[in-house]
Amino acid sequence: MSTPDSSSQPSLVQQSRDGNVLILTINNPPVNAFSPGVPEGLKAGLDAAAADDSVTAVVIIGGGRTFVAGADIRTFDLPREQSPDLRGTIEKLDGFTKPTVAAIHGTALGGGLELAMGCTYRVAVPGAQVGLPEVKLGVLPGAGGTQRLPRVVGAAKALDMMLSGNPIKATEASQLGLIDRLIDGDLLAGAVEFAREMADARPLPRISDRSVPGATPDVFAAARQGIKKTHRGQLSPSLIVDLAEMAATVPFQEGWDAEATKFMEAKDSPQSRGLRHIFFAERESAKIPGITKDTPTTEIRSAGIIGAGTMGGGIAMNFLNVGIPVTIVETQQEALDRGLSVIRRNYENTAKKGRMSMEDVEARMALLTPTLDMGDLKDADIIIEAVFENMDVKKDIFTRLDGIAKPGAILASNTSTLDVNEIASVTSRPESVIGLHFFSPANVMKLLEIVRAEKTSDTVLATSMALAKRIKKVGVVVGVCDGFVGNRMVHRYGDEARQIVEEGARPEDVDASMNALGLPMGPFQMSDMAGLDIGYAIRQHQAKVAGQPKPDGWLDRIVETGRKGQKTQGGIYDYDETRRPIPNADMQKLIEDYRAEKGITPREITQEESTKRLAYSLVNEGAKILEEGIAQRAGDIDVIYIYGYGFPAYRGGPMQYASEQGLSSVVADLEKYGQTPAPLLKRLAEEGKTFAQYDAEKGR
Ligand code: T1G
Repeated sequence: MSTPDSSSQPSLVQQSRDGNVLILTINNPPVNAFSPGVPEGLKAGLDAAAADDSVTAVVIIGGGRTFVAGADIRTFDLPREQSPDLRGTIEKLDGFTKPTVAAIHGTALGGGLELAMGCTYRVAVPGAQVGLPEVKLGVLPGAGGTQRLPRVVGAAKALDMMLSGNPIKATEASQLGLIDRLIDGDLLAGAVEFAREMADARPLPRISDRSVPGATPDVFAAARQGIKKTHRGQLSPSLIVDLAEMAATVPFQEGWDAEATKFMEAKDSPQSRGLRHIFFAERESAKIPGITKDTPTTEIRSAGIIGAGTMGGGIAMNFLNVGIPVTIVETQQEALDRGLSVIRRNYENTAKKGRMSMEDVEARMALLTPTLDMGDLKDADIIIEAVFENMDVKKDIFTRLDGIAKPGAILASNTSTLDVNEIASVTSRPESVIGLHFFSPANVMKLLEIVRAEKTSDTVLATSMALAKRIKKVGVVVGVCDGFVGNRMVHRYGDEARQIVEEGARPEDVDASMNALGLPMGPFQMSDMAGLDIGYAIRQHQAKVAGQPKPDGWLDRIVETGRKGQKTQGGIYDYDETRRPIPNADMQKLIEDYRAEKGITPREITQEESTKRLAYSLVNEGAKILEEGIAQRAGDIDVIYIYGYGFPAYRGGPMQYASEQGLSSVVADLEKYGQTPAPLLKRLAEEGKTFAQYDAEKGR
């Protein structure tokens, strides 16, 4: 992705007149980001307005689908002299002697809202959205947002908007006084009319002249307390609270200047680099070589789901949530009834929290057709199998589906590790077969691994990617191998975690070493939650396939005691009513006896060693996955591991995290702790490159 600079940019702002109103239209598709060329154009327009006595007011509007979506994130690392001068533009607006009106449609986000707040007035269409999402990029509103927003909407609401990063609708913004008038119909005409009405109003109202409503000390204290939970380990939230407090306690100019300094501090942090990396990586992961917007797709008007268990029910909800009718199949009435009651209960729980009405619940349930007859799937546009993770069972189902599904229907398996090529091979239409690996709980987790089998057609792939977006998933295309990308990495990670305990660490210390990195759950907390028997079965299966002896590790022995994790009220840990993991002395003794039996003398393992061994085991497996072409990009692996496994987004994902540490030091630590670095990882380390550079060089 090229980074623009201001040297050769044409003006991206067109000037036009409507009587005595000068109109400045920003044309920088697709989202009118504040790129080089935009500030120059706006400043030129303001100079023209100042110099022309016939101009009594200025309207600033976005061309295309939106106002300004913010600063151009790609320019953050440009030298200051090449960075678009958003602050200078806003200062010019703040001191302008004629009224300026920001006319907002689509979104005014970040620098876009800051630009609008630098204007005298703001008008918007009711459906527009305004917000300051900078915290999601590891930065903070750096062009006056921390100083102006509190002055308009009050301290508490401003903190909520800046710390959540979530936009609000123009209708709410209007009630808050952030929008001066809602325009129904033609936004430009309404904005010009408003500008004419206000042309002679003096003094010009400047937000920077106001004070901050509701700025009591406890508001800031509460915000500081809140971010300890919501933004654990992150830098920019605390800077935002400090700046919002300055808005209430020091003169505007002092706060404005402090904001610039703190913005640079946040921008230059690894956390911001990580969050900006994932912002673009998530969008890049939707791009597949050979698949373009012209690739034919099929319309998904109905779905069939085989299996009404935890996964099948969760998958069904994704379709019901966006109005796609679902026929759901089970083999036993009791299982079908149970599945439907779980779906209904999930919706009713959401309704109890006020996030859905009971009418919504009934509307969704009305789209759900239960059946015991797989033949009822004959008209479905897509059929997703979500049954027991056994190849023979899946082959039987796809054989039957081949005789039932209509021509052109997509036949998808929700398998989490099995060979989709082998599943496709039992059908007469392998081009219609794909893997859609949802993550549990499927109605919550955003990640969807889209497993492209050898014969999957471009149409089926493109349709699946479009469907992922439609059901609000982050779809990432992966290739066929045992575990695809995420589970393959997590299996290696689990091996390393068990090894660390075998060598002398306690499970709770290993988990703590990943909590310290920012993961909400360490490997053993995650295993206990997923069910120890799942990993146990996979290890047994893999050993059997490899012709190796039955695994007999310390964790296998725990499973063989009947402790399978949270589902049996205990696994590696015990659990209290809040599901807090509590170390179990008997399990610790089982581990110690295991070491003694194997002749292992336990040694002290530091948190640093544990964190590095675990994090780098992910990175090393990721590098192998890249080399084998199972993942297209290192960025795709980061997206998968953040959205599917809880890797902290502010670290940018495992591959970005490794690049931040320096791949040479990663290779050295892998070798120090007995892991063999993947050839690609060694090569990049020797070349002094990052994974992001690897992706860029491959043009992916
Ligand atoms: N800068 C650069 N590129 C951007 C961009 C931005 N701000 N926003 C979007 N793009 C690109 C995106 O990468 C994609 O590119 C294309 O536009 C369409 O985006 C000083 C410092 C506006 C809600 O955080 O939330 O202002 O893949 O697929 O789904 O205080 O884009 O086509 O090559 O997301 O319709 C604050 C980020 C910046 C808003 C539209 N602003 N953008 O969603 O399209 S920091 C943001 C969005 C800032 C100031 C601070 C969304 C959207 P490509 P898209 P969409």
